[in-house]
Amino acid sequence: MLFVAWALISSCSNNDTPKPVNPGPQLVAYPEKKEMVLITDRPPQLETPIKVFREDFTPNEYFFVRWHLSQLPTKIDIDTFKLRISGAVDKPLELSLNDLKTKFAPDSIVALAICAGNSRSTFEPKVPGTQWCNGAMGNAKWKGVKLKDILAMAGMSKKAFEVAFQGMDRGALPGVPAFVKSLGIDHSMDGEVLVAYEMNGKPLPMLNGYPLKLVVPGWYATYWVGALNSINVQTDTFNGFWMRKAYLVPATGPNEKPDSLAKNMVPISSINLHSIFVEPDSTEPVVVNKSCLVEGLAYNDGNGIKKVELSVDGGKTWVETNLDPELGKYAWRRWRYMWTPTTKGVNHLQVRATDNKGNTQTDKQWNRSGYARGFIEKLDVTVN
Ligand SMILES: Nc1nc2c(c(=O)[nH]1)N[C@H]1C(S)=C(S)[C@@H](COP(=O)(O)O)O[C@H]1N2
Ligand SMILES: [Mo]
Repeated sequence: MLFVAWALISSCSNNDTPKPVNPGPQLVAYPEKKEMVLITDRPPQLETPIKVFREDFTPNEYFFVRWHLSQLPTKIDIDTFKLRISGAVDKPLELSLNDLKTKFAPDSIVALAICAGNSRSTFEPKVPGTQWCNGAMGNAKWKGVKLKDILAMAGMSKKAFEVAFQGMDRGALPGVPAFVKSLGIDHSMDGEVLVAYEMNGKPLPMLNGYPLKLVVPGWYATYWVGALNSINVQTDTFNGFWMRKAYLVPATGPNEKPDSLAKNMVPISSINLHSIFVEPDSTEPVVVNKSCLVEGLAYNDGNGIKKVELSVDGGKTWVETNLDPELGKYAWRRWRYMWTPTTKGVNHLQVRATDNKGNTQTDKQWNRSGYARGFIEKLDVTVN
């Protein structure tokens, strides 16, 4: 069942410049989902409306959706479902959902899932790919089993080098490479990577990868394989399409010049430092000499947000905002500032975060795929 509604919403919920070319104005409610911004329907790509980010935990019904292949599982018989662990292991395993819940110690983590291409529509010059605004992310509490414990039960071979993860989705045509991602063995065994069967205290919605999703805290969601049913231990570098051809960034970081593209490309990995505005949005009047809450979110790879600064004069001067308590090392961090505008007309706001290592967001960044946006966010607010 599909409910489609039309609504007039601005392209991106904040009026960050430059203007995005997409998404269109269509809101849709897919099964188990509330009304979300429809980016594409085959495969489904749904963006979270920015207002939802006023909540610390993104409700499952509003959690963004991003699939690459059009043949998705739409129904799973949980009584016959098995997660298979194979490859360079002593004892291949077939685990039911019940096995995962009863034979292992449960573990939970609060972590931000963010698409590598989140905010792509704001890259200048434009780049091909899904034209997301800032809504291809969400913060949730994930519960499941440590990947390390599953691999230990299977007994890894000494030759184990990487671990490959695959879900139940497939391309419509036989030539389309299956969505398989891999992680190094040390990363897989770090005790933080989870095979999650719950988000925010409930089973995952079908569209978010029911019944299992790999959770890789601090890394882009491209590694968070959903509808996960296969874990294969590799003795060498895994060379699948989605690791070697797609989701690559320059070896020096997610930054290059359009007229001199980087030659050395590597798989994308951890989340780049970035901060966004959540309010005010264009639907709220801001009145001169009246205080108004300016609020947003900052996030990175788990190395912590030291401070978030706001400029209300186009970047000339900056003030430190107040940070909410940390929700977790790998969660987003909310910042707030009570602003009393003193000038009518358009005010140019900017926000920049600094991490615990002392890195601060800069104004310029670009790469051919529009991955890992980290450049400073701008918001023009009209004061009445
Ligand atoms: N099986 C499978 N898992 C996948 C993908 C996919 O296409 N198939 N897409 C990945 C990407 S790029 C993202 S951003 C997240 C999106 O997760 P969500 O749909 O739960 O938001 O899933 C990741 N896991
Ligand atoms: Mo993604």
